[in-house]
Amino acid sequence: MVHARPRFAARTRLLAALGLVALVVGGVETPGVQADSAAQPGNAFGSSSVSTERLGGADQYAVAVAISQRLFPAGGAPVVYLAGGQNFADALAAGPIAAHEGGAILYTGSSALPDAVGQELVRLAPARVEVLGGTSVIGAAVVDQVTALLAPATVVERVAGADAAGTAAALSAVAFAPHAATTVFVTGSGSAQDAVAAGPAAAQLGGPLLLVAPTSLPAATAAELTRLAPDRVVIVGATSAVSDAVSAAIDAIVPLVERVTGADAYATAGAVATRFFSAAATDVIAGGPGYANGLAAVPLAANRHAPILFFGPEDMLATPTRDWLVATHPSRIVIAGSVSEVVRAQMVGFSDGRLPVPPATPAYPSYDSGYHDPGEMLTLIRATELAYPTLVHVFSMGKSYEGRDIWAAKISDNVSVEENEPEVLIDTLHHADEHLGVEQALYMLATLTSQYATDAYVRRLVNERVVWIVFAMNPDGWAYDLSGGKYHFWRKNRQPYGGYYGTDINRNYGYKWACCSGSSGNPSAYNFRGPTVWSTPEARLLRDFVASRVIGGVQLIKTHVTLHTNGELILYPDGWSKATYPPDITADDHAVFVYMARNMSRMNGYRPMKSSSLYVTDGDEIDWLYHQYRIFSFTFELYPVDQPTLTAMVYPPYSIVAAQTARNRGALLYLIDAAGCPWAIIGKAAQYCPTGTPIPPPSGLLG
Ligand code: 0X9
Ligand code: CA
Ligand code: ZN
Repeated sequence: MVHARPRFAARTRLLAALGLVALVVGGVETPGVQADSAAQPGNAFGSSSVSTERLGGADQYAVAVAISQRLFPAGGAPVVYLAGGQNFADALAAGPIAAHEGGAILYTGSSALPDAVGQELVRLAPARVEVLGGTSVIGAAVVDQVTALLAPATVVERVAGADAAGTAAALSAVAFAPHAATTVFVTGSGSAQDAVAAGPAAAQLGGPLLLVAPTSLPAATAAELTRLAPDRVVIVGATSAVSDAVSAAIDAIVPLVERVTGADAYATAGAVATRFFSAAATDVIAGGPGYANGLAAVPLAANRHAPILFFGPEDMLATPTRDWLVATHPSRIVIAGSVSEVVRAQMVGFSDGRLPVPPATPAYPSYDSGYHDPGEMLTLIRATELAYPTLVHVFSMGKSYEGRDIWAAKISDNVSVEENEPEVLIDTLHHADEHLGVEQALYMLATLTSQYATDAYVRRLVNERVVWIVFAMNPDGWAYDLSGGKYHFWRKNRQPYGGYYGTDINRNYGYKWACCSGSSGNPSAYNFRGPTVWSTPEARLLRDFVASRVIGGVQLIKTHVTLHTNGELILYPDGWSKATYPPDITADDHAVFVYMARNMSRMNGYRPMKSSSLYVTDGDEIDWLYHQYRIFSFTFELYPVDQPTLTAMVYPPYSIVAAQTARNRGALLYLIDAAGCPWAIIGKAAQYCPTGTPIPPPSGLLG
């Protein structure tokens, strides 16, 4: 329960002594408004042991309102702390104070109070509103708005020190008598995530949070520590936020100083959780990448005796947060802020054990850590399956030469059922250093699942097709390419032969293998074809998987793309023959290839060409898929085109990934669509697809 503490009679005097401004409010009585809470408690993804509750909202203002509604379902908060929604340095210490006083934290704009926040204030009908920071953070007009909304007796007062540390000290001075707190927390005033992580722990131990500069102990903080005279100070954060010199200065005032920190803000939050909450924790509050949501969540976390952890940016749950969930398996997770379904699935799945922690794999260098390493890739595809169990089935195609799984997913509605729908195969990373292909495959998995409910085109394709994605054909080469924390420009697999490592998997397929100088017989060559056709386990697994899609004598896979880098090209068979009109492809099929490539190139801006026009290959995948099964099979050479350095060409920075994968959305959806009847594009659907009901390609592209 939240319990309000009786107010000090001496408060006004104290405030005056600290130079704070107290405003006594006049205003009209406003009837209470019962706002709908965004909270939707309940079990997530069929978990039998973990529930999630999202306190969501369009922005930080709405999130704070949702949290407040959850904390005070019947209204009636004794005090509300109003923080600047853009600049809340002055509010960093408010969490433990609000918890101590049994109040809520809301955000406001600097010049206007958002309507939803005003309504929540009215609903809470507090006796007191503490406006945190000076007029540059929260202007006088906002104070006037608040005053006008609330009952005449409401105290609306501003708490503002000379800086954030001063405001924190002032808040502490109001709430805590000397010796009232045995433990005080300290974080850097510029380290908001540390302050959010420290907040629930400070509240749990009944102490305030004070702020310091990285290399100096502000006078206001020192004075407040002296006045409080606690037994212990817990510093939360790295020495870059609170230096050892500052720690020593605190140590001169307080008997005991300890530091809780981790490699980054995520790990620091995990360390705080482990240090102060692991004993009986069944709840966790998770905040987003920013700290605005987390700050408002501190009073709720304190109320639940739960720590706050950060779920992290983008689609991967931060590793320290994952580790904490795995170690403590909480039964309830409150998520403050908006989060994707796959991250929510990771939180639930790691908590209830349905998502295994992936085996240790080499990681990308820190500057490219946004790329998904093999372990992250596996977690992401498994979490996507957990989030969309009727649409996604994850499986291993088999083991690589060195025994790694080659992970794949089936994507379709009724995914557990053979529905005899046209099928599409997407594969990536035949070549170990072509990392963008993995990101492109993950992008397609995310597109086909997260947009199923909202995008009619995606929904139709998922309903009427089966999409198979093989996320990394060459896991051994990939692991080698990432080994030792640097890149190795490694292309082939890691199968030894003739004193050298590696066969080019894309020269090892069984159509015209070794026919035409489009590969090398030298095991040291970058394009070594292998000692015999199908000598690589990886190509054999692809072969056997595709063979398994022959059902009732019919190959269900109709279109295919293998994702490579680089050059921004769309390539189609043949690779082995220089002939413009290849002798072993029918005229109609050649026309289908040309028109499909042209259509896709109009959507992604890549250059379409017959693959032999780039250079001759023999034993490559697409020649085999076409000639064995008449699959309309393409190679995409993804971003970039020529770059000044080899590194820029082969290993583009993560910053390009979002745009360069989104760039292929239309072309790849078109490829999936075209599987309905590839010949429709040359107007011969009736001739080639008589029994089906082929779906025409998007209009206006043929020509
Ligand atoms: O050489 C390959 O296997 C592919 N290019 S890459 O730069 N990613 O290595 C191209 C294969 C397409 N076939 C032909 N160009 N013949
Ligand atoms: Ca289906
Ligand atoms: Zn390649």
